[in-house]
Amino acid sequence: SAEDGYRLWLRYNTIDNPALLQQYRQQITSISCPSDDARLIAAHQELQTGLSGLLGKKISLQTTVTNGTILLGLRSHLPFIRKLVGDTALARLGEEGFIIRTVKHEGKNVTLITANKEAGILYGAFHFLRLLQTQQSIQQLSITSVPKIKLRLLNHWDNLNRTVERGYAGGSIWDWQRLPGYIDQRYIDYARANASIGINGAAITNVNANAILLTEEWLQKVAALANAFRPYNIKIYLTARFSAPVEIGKLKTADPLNEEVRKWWKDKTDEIYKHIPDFGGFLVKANSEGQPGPQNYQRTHADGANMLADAVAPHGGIVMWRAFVYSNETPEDRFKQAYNDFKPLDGQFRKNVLVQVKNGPIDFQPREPFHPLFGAMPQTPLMMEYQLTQEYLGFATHLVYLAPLFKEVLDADTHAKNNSTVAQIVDGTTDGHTLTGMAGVSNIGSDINWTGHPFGQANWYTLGRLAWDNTLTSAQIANEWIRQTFTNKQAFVDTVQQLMLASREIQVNYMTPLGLHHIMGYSHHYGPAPWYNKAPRADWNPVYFHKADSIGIGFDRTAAGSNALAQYQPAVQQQFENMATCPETFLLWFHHVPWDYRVHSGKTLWETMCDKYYSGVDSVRWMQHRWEGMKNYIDAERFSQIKQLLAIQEQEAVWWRNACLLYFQTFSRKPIPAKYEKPD
Ligand code: GCW
Repeated sequence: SAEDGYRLWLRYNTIDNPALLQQYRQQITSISCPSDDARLIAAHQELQTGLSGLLGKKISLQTTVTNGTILLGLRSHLPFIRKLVGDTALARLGEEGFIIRTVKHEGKNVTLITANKEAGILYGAFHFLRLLQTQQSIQQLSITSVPKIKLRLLNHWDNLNRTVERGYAGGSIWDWQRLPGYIDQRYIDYARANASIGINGAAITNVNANAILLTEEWLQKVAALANAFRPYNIKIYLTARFSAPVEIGKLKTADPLNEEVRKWWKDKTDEIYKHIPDFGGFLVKANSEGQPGPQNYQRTHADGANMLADAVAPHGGIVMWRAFVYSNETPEDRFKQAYNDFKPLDGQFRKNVLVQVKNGPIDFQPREPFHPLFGAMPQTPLMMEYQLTQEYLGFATHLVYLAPLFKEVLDADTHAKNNSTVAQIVDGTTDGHTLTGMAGVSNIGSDINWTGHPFGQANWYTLGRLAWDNTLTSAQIANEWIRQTFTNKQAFVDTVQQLMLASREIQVNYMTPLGLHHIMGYSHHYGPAPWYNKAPRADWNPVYFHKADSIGIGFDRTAAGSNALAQYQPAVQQQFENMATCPETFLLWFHHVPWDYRVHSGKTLWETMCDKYYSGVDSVRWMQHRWEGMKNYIDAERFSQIKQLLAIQEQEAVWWRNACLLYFQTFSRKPIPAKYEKPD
C-alpha cells in the first residue's frame, strides 16, 4: 500500500526471523526514561513505537528497572552512569554523541543509552532501533558514536508558493497557508526521519526565495515549524535575500558596509530570535545567477557574509555563504570563477561563517572532479553542498544511488597538506576547524513516498549517514538502507545492493561518459541536448562544455587551454594534465581529445565512447532483469513502481545513447562499430 513508501526506513515491521525475534523479546522488556525533556520524550516514544512494532508486542515505559529494560538517561538523571563511563568519556561525546552499553544495573541486565547531552540519547535510540531493523545482535553492546561533522543539513529549494526549484517529488511539504495554526503530521514524520540519520538542521526555503519570508507574518509560520522540529534536535535556517533591506525594509541600499543596512539586519535578526530562540542562522546565495549581493556595491563576499555573521553572532548563529558563483560578464572558464572570487578572501571571514561549496566546480553533474576550493582556503571552514534532488541525473525517474558519487569526492586527495582528503578538509581534521558542515539539496516533496522515486529515499538517507560518519562505505549505507526499507532477506539485500552500487556508473555511461559534462537539455536539464547553443549565456550551452569539432571533443583545461588545472595542487595537476595518464573518467573534463586518439585500452576515443554509451544501455537492462527477480520479496506496489520507472529509464538511456552518438558522429565522421545493432 501507499504506506510502504511513506514510512521510509522507519517501518518497524515485526522481525520475520522467529529465532531472532524470540531472542530480542527476551532481551527487551520495557523502556525507562527518568526525564521529561522534549528530546528524551521523542526518544522514548520512538522506542515504544519501534520496539512494539519490531517485537510484535507492546513495549511500554516503566519507572522500575527489570531484566531487559532499555534505560535512557544522562548522568544527572542516573548517577551510576558517571561511575560507569566517567566524566572525560562523557565529555568526549560532545553535544550529540552517544553510548549504548549492555550493563548490570541494580542486579538487572539492561541496555543503557546515555550521552553527554539529551540530543545524543535521541540519536542513540534511533541507532538502537537500527540494530534491530537490520537484525544485528544486541547482546553485549558497547557502542560509542560521535558525529564527525557538526552541521548536518538539508537545503530545501522550496519556494513560498509551494513550488520546489529542481524538485521532482511534488510540491513543497511546507503548507504555508495553514501555518502557523496547523501542524501537519508530515512535519513530525519528516523530523523523525531526519533525526534517525542524524540530520540536525534544515534550511527550509529556496536560496532564490523572496525576501518576504523575513517578515513578521512568515516568521510566525517558521516558528511553528521550529517548534515541531525541536524535540528531534533539528534547527531551522533561513535563506536571506541580500536585497531584503531594500525590498522589505524600504532602505535605499543593501550595501553591507552601510550603517543603516547593518542595523536593519541586526534588528531583523533579533526579531527572528524572538520567534525562534534556537534559530540556526542564514544560508545565502549572493551574486550568483542574477541574485543580488555585496558585489553590487563593490564589496566582497566576505563583507556581505560578515555583516550577517555579526548580526547572528550574539545569538550563537552562523552564516553559510555559498560559493556557487559565476558571473555574466567574464568570459573566464566557468570552472574557475568560484575559486577566483573566494580564494583571495581566505582569512577574511568571521569565525561563525562557513563557505558552502558544491562538490564539483560546475554544477552537480553525474561526475565532476572535486571543487578546487577544497584545500585552498585553510583558514575558512568549507561546508560541502551535495545535491540529492537529481537535477542533472534523470530527476525522480532514474534509479541512481548517489553514495558512490559522494564518496568519490570525499576520498579525493587535495594534496594541500598531509591528511587533506576532501573528507578531512570538510570534517575539520586538516585545518583544525570545529565549525564543520555538510548539506544536501533536498529531494523531498509532497509525493506519498516523499522522494518520487522509491530509491530517492536512499540518497536522503545517505546524506545523513555520511555527514555523521564519512568513513562509512557506499556498500554499508546501501546495505542498512535496504534492510530497513524493504527486507532483510539475503537474496534481496545482495541483489539490490549490487544494483545500487552499480547504478551511478551505469548512468555516467549512458549520459556523460569519459568526462563529458553539462550536455543536458537547456534550462530544464532533462534528457540529452549536446547540440544546444541558443542559451542567453555561453556557459549554459552544452556546446560550451563538450567543444566537439572535427578534430575531437572535450574541454582543454590544461595550461594550453583555460588552465583551470592550475587551481589544484601540483600533485593533483599531475594526475590530470597529461592526456596519456589522465584517468579515463575525467578525460574530457580536462582535454580536447582527438577522435582517433588511443585511450588506455588501445581503442580509439570514438570507439570507447560508443562502448560506454552501449554498455550504459545494456546495464540498465541488466538492472531491469535483476529487479524482475525481486518480485516475491516485497510489496507489489513498490515492486511495480520501480519496475515501471526502470522501463522509462531504459527508454531514456537509449534516447541518451542515440542522441549523443548520432550528434557527436556528425563531428567524428566515424561509423558506430559494427558489433552494435543499429541505433533503435
Ligand atoms: O544547479 C543550479 C540550478 C539552479 C539553482 C542553482 C544554485 C537554486 O540549475 O536552479 O538555483 O544551481 O545552486 O543556486
